[in-house]
Amino acid sequence: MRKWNYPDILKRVSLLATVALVLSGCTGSSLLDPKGPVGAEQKYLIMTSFFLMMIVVIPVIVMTLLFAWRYNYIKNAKYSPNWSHSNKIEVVVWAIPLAIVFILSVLTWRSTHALDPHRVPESDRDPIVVEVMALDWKWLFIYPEQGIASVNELAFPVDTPIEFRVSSESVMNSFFIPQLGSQIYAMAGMVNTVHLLASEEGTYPGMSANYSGHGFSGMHFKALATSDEGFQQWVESVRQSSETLQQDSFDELAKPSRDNPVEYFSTVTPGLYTDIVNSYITSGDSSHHGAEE
Ligand SMILES: [Cu+2]
Repeated sequence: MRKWNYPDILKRVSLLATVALVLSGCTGSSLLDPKGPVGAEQKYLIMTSFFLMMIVVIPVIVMTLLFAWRYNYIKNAKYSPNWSHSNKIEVVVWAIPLAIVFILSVLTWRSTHALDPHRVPESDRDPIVVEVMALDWKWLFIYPEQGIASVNELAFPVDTPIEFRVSSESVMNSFFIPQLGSQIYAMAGMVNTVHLLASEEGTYPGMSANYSGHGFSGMHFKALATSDEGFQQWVESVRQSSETLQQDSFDELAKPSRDNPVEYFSTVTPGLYTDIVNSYITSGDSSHHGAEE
């Protein structure tokens, strides 16, 4: 039998703790620090599932240690190798998992409807529409109502639902602002909609949650949740830009670039977004890839 070696155990435990810390530093901390109702609901779901799983995990760990201690060869515990059925064990191993699966299924059913990306978060304000286009390797945001566009920077007022219409000009990406919740896929030729709301002012990191090539690591954007005045100021500063967005400047922008800086476009050709999405729909045989609109 292997002898217990205290420094060895300590080394393993601290290694595990380090791994846990590194993992929580990546996405855990922002997912567990939501700034809007969708993110908050998702955090609740993650934590509830986690604690439900602990109902199984913790007793298993405790029993493993307890049995190893109780039934080791030195102790004089009752030895009964010929039993074939135990009602006590059957009840425990069936009842607990069934109860957990039941609770999880009710929870999943409810939150699947509550977190439907098409559902507009409750608010007394009208939603703002932002058309999102994933490019290699940057994010383009078009504001059809304001007639402006920006690259790698997104702004919106707090407590206002934002309707993101998400598509891609290139390969598949995933639009994700972890602190606001719900990532959604960006795919060429189709528009996915997700509604989000920020209930606190701040700057939230945004990213693609789906690997899309060698410039992927720099494909980040900032989501600025501002006051109403702050949003108006941001729109004004975008309108000061000398750059405009139409088909030819879009083609130029769509060329692959890495670590693209923030860019502003003071005007956008109306309907440009829909035109780009529709350009991926060829007539006839590929009809399954229809734009959602
Ligand atoms: Cu498809």
